[in-house]
Amino acid sequence: LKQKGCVVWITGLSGSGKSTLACTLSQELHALGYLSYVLDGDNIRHGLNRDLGFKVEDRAENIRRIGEVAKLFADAGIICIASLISPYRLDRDACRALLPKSTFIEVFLDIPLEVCESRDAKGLYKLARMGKIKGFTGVDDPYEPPCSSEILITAKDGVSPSPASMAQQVISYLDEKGFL
Ligand code: GGZ
Repeated sequence: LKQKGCVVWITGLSGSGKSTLACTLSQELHALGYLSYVLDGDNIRHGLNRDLGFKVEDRAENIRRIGEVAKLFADAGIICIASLISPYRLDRDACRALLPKSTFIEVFLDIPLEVCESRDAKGLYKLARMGKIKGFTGVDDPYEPPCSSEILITAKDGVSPSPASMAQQVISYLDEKGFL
C-alpha cells in the first residue's frame, strides 16, 4: 500500500457540509489512487446504530461505535473518513485515544449556525424551532467546538468554501503528514 491508515474525523453542526466533504474527499482520494471509506453518522444510524437516538448517552454510544469501527479501518491501512456531528469534546477525545498518536485527524467544519440553518436541506431546523424535534444540536442541544483540531475549515462572510477546496485542504494535510 502506498498509503498509511488513519481516521479523518469531521465534526460540525447539522447542515455544515460534513457528508458532502466526506463524499468529495473520498472521491478525490480514489481518483488519486488511494483507498478510503466513509462512515457517516446519519447512514450508520440506519444500520449498525439503529438502536440509538439523540440523548447524551445515545450520541456517546454512536460516536464510540463509529470510533471503534474507524479504528479497524485505519488498522487495515485505509483512510477512514468519519462524518458525524459528535457534539461532545469528551466523546471525540475518547475516539482520539483509541488510535495511535497523530493518526486521528480532527477536522472542524466551523460553519455558523445561521448558515447551516438557512440551508436546512431536510427541514430539520424548522421542525426543531417549532419544538417538533427536541434536543436538536445548535438549537436546544449543545455543540462543543474542538479546542485544537488538526484542520479548521471556516466560512468567509457567511460563504462556505467549495467541497473541492475543503477536500483539497484535507488532502494537503494528509500529504504533508505522510499519509499519502
Ligand atoms: C442533531 C439530528 C437530530 C438531533 C435527527 N440533533 O443533518 P442531518 O440530520 O442529515 O444529520 C443529522 C444526523 C445526526 O446524526 P449524527 O450521528 O451525526 O449525530 S451525533 O454525532 O450527535 O450522534 C441530522 C439528524 O441526524 N438528526 N435528530 N436531535 N441531529
